[in-house]
Amino acid sequence: PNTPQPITSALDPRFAPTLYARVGRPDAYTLDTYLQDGGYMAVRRAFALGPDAVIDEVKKSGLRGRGGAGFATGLKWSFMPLNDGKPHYIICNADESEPGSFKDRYLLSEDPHQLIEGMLIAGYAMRASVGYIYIRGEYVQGAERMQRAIEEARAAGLLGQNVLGSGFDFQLHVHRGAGAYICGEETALMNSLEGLRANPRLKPPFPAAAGLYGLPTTINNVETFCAATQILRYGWEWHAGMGTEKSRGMKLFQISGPVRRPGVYELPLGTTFRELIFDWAGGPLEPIKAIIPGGSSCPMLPYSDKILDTGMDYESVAAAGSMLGTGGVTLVPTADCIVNATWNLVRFYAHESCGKCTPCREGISSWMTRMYEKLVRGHGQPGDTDLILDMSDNIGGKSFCALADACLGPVLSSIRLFRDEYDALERTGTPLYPARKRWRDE
Ligand code: L3W
Repeated sequence: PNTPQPITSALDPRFAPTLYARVGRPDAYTLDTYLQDGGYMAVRRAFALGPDAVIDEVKKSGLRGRGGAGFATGLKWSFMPLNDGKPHYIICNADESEPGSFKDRYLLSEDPHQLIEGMLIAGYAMRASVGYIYIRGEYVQGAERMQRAIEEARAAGLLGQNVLGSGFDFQLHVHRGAGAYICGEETALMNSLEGLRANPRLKPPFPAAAGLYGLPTTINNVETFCAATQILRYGWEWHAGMGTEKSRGMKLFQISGPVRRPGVYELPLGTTFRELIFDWAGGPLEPIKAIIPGGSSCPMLPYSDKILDTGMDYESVAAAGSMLGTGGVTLVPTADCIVNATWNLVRFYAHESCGKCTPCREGISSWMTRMYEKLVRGHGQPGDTDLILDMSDNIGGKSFCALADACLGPVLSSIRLFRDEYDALERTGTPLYPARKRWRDE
């Protein structure tokens, strides 16, 4: 298991789901069924190993953050100070709002104890005695089930003082967001938890040095904590034995757009787009022109044989010119106007901008949105697309946080791949692909 084999087929029965193994089973969200399925064995093993060995185990597993950035989890955990005598915090980022991402939602509402167990393991390893789960406001069922699961765990001695007689104290709280995408940015999330406006903070200092209330804090995604549960349960060798050399383990891939079976699929990292789209999702329902590989912030890729044969791991998707992000794959139909589709995304980022910095507030929320509206409404004129490119030059890398850069992902890639559609709107005011009647218009 220490020398992972390259993935040949995700259909290989060795790769049984673990993160989603219980999703959809009757009453999977209750403590009773979780215990019947071997729940809370992983945290017992963590207590037996000791905190440093747990961090070592996560490091050796090769787990990387599943929230979009792919930062090495064990390394991040090891940034937390050891004997500083200060309170430490851990936070679960459950503010899943990236268009195309919907994997954490079902972990929260279907298997909340898997997350509690992962946070117990992480809290123990990082000497944190308090954890917060910051849940997207719209995830009502997830928040309610999470809250109930925490109460069940507390009543069973799995949370609170002296968890399972280990001497470790751990409190866990649910905090519900109020519907702002920016709260998924880790420093804005901490401001929001503190009761402040959710503006991002400057990094460094990174949260491990000065996080929530200025104290050492580690923030991980829901899927990352759940993966930690599975790693402690099955061992680092098991996790390191799946995926590719630098992208190990299983990943929750999401697929949306016109495919036969859209949804969430748990597959080894390195599985190709082709396998996800055809073998698992049943293939497209109409001609496709682009793939958004990992959530809307990740640049679009052409729907070509070369891309279809690209593995969905951090390195391969980066080499193809985009990012794996959250693994939220979206297919863009050929018959959709790319300028209109991009305008839709630009409006999303404009609406979600916190307004703190000028490039994002004026550039995205004002200029970029108006340029797209002008083009799509048929009032474009020659030079508009070049103006968008020029504006992008003045926004990219110049904003306070990643939100403005994220908006440029679809903007720049759609212009690069489908310049003819922009040109047509500039020249004639008419899109190459006129708007289609949709079910919701009927
Ligand atoms: C200590 C250093 N810590 C980095 C930590 C940092 C953070 C993690 C990753 O954004 C991306 C974004 C979205 N010392 C450190 C260090 N860290 N260097 O490592 O950091 P970073 O800045 O690379 O990323 P991030 O701020 O966590 C995440 C992209 O993912 N994305 C996903 C979006 C998903 C949602 C959602 O709804 N779930 O929003 C999609 O592509 O654009 O680029 O913890 O502190 N030297």
